[in-house]
Amino acid sequence: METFGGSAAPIRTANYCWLRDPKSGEQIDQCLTLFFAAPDSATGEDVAELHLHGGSGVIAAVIGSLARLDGLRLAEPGEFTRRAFEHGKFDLTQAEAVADLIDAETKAQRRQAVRQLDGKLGNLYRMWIDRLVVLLAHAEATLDFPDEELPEDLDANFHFDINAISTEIAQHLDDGSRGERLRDGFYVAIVGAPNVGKSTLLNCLAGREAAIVSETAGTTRDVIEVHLDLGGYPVTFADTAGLRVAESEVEEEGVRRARDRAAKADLTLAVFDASLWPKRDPETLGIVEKSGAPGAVITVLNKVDLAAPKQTAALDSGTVAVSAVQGTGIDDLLAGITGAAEESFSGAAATPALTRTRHRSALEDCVEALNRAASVEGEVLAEDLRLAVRSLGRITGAVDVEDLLDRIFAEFCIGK
Ligand SMILES: Nc1nc2c(ncn2[C@@H]2O[C@H](COP(=O)(O)OP(=O)(O)OP(=O)(O)O)[C@@H](O)[C@H]2O)c(=O)[nH]1
Ligand SMILES: [Mg+2]
Repeated sequence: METFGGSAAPIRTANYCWLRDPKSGEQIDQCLTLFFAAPDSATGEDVAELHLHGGSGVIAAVIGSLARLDGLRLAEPGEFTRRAFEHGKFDLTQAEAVADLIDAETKAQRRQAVRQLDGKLGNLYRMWIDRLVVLLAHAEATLDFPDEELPEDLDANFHFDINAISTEIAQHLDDGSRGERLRDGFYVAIVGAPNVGKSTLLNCLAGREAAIVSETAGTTRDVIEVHLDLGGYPVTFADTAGLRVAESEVEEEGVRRARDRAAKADLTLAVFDASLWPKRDPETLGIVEKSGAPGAVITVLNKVDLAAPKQTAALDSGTVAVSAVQGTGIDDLLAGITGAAEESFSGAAATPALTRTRHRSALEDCVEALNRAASVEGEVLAEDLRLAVRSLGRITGAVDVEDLLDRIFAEFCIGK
């Protein structure tokens, strides 16, 4: 290759050139090359970038030519991010944020990933690590130098401080899983009796024929999911089988799945036939009024075009009258769904949110260790604090507790 590996390659300067096959000399593509010298590169190593015309023929030829050069191979999935982490370019939460940023489909998901990539989540965990290490240093100093005078300000509120940190972490954990949900999407289950127009409503919301619609009751059997971006939030709509005493095994499984989706949904759209209103079928009523739908519920009266005007007059605020065929009332329904999604993700912009189960379980371990530490003394207490710090360290990547302790002991000026 013309410019590849040449000692004269300019650093951090775009170079416009031809790429040629190293064996045959055939011109492959006209491109830009960029060289970054370690450690000032994305991975912390020497990095060469080739900016190509991205057609698959070009890419296949370039990869084929590169693969024939000694010592070169294709990167494993995530390898660049892994190398960057290993060279201390960022912590594990930031490495995870790179994956989230690549997967982000909506504005809110992108913003959450960017905040995490910016280090805000890692900084929060490091702030707790720093405070705990100071307390650990104090606990160890008391053990190692029982006769020494310890700085007074450290002594005062030892257990109080442990409790305070434990409470802060518990509050961070108690966030209704908004960060995790923003990654997975807000889940909306559409349930109701057969033929009320659930599939028609799904198609109307999606703007395409995602589900089969027919006047035969019991048309939908399996769950049909459609992903939409509502006001920047990722929302998954699930159309389900009509709720009734099933006439076949397949339908029975469909009804079981419908109930299952309503049980895990963040929001349930309980669809009734407006022309029969205020009569409501007992199966759907059972789901929305009993414990079947733990999230919020919006009652949707569909086929308002077939209803007498007085039937849908004076509806309460949790009820929306629509016609999925004519599109009437759909904007109001979308506004209600977007409002519910917004509420569920509220606060996501203000504080960095916990985004993964991995973080959650490490934080739970940390709180458990701190709660134990709050009621013990001496070596047991120091051990629990160590465990608490290590749990937080698991989230951001390795934490060298001894190294941190050395730094703090140096500031203590005791036991010289
Ligand atoms: N007039 C009118 N007809 C509608 C409306 N929405 C749906 N329909 C009709 O109602 C019938 C049933 O619609 P579907 O969307 O298949 O009903 P479903 O609730 O999904 O039914 P199952 O899948 O069997 O549970 C179809 O003939 C639709 O065209 C509406 O707003 N107005
Ligand atoms: Mg259907």
